[in-house]
Amino acid sequence: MKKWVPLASGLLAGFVAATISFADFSSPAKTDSASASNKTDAEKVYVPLGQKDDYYLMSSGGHSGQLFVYGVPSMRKIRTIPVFSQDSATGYGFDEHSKKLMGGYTWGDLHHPALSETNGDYDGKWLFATDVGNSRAAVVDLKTFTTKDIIKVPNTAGPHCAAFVTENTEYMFLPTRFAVPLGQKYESLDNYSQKYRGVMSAVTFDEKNVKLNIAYQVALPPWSYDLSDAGKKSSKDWAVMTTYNTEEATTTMEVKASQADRDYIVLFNWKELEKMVKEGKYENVGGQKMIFPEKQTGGIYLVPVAKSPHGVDVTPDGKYFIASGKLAPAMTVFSFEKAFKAIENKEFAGNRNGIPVLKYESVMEREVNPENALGPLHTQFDDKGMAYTTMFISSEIVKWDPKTGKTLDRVPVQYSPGHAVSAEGDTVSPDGKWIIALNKLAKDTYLSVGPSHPESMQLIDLSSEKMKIVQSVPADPEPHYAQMIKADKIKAIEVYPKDKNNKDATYSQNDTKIVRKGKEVHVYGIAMRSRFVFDAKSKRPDVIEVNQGDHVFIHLTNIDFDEDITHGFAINDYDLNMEVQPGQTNTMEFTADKAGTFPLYCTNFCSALHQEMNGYFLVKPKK
Ligand SMILES: [Cu+2]
Repeated sequence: MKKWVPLASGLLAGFVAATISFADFSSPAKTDSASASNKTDAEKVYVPLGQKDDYYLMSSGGHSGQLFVYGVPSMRKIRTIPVFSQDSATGYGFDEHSKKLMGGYTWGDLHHPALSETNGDYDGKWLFATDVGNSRAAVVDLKTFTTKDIIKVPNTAGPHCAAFVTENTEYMFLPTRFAVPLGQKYESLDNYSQKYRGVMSAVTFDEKNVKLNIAYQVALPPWSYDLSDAGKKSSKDWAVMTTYNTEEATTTMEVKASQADRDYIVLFNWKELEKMVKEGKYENVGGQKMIFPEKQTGGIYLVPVAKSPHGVDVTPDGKYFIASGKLAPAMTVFSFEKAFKAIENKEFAGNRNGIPVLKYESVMEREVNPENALGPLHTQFDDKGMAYTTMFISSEIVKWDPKTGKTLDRVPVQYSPGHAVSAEGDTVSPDGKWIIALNKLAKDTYLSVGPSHPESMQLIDLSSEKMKIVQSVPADPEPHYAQMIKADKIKAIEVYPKDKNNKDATYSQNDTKIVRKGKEVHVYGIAMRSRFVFDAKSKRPDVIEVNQGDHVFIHLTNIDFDEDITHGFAINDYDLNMEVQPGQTNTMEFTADKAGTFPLYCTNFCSALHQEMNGYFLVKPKK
């Protein structure tokens, strides 16, 4: 997508910048509409001291590997949640638990976050995300805003178009962006069409044990799968995803993957796939239950769509799915009901790779082509069922009616929006109120920081007929997608409760101890304002002394059961740091291979005597 930037987008963005004055965005809101508020733009986004935002915005951190949490309407950034990349600020990827979760990788490319759903509405419990960089999937607990499980997704290289959950979080589907041979074994690209596959994984979440699992996989044709969405209400057993490179090009994709006039939307019924697995209609591929569509009947269909589509979005009523053209300046509205009838009546136009292709005319409801709008990518919805589509090349958001195709309003954004996100926008009941343009380029919008600029997010007020940008904030890379959830749905805890079953936890100073088992040293310590205690009976309770080569485990419990009193634990020059939140126990494991004297200290400012919260880690040299 970025390949367009120097050409079309750069020029158009420049044009937009030249014609739109920023004064337009800071003037008071128009009051000519009955529903328009008298508030000025500044008042609309101002959250007075003592009050909190109405919505959480959970935003993808792209190749930073992290998730970012913002408040809406203030657009203030509240938190970074480390997921796929190390984060020294929280010790994520340094302590034992998170190091294991990361599976030996140091970075990730986090794309589309998905909130868990109950009956098609966000329930505020969990947040899922995928990693295109190292093919993983993760779940974040919204009681603590911490990553709880990460799985590696085999046979897949870059689950880009995930994650979108089904109505009751039964599944999230992880189709791949890059086709690879099964098992990702070496295979000449000359054999691409025969040996490569675009595998989709059906991932389930075991809420009780907080574990992600791959229920089954589907060996789809060797195409790229771009975006997906799950059905709703009458289409709830179905899901859709866009494809490109159905040409099966293996080089110079920019040219060769856009030759055919049409690509496809994959339309599949996950209840039927589930049934196939129950009936044993799969093969075992490296421990995964793999469905080969060419060997089965039903469950998966192809719908022709204008070439190289990008986003596909299901309307809140579950009746339609809207594909965005990317290269064709049009959105296409398809009808689920028509698709179901076409499947029943076998209105097929042949097949591709053994998968039946439905007749375009049998499924298409209408083609929508707003005047001079270029590069449609993603569509969101409001409480009245109106659609809002981002236009990457013409740098705007277009409001339109999916039932008539009529363009209702348009607003220029700065610049080149990828996704947009509306309040509760992927649910069966969007809120309206706000939509945020997630822009790929900021260019001249903020103070210059050199040749590269941040991305940007622009908050658009939907409270009147006319859209209006009321706030613009720089964003960390890269807001691929975000979801916006009502703040009162999230029930975050204040402190970690005591866990009697945690053998590593120590809740009293008197229970602290240092235990040796041969070359293994286990420290059971506590952190509290404003000291560490590793062994209360020792002459110097805040000192750990080991022998060079010892394998050291430091189990540290924060016994300040008090909101926001987080401690850190770092050993100077040992390249180690971890965090212990109020009530939490964390473990650091390492080999003391360097002999010498190393101060240890609290890295997270905790009290007036924080500067005194230190001790020594002494490593006796080998003789
Ligand atoms: Cu401290």
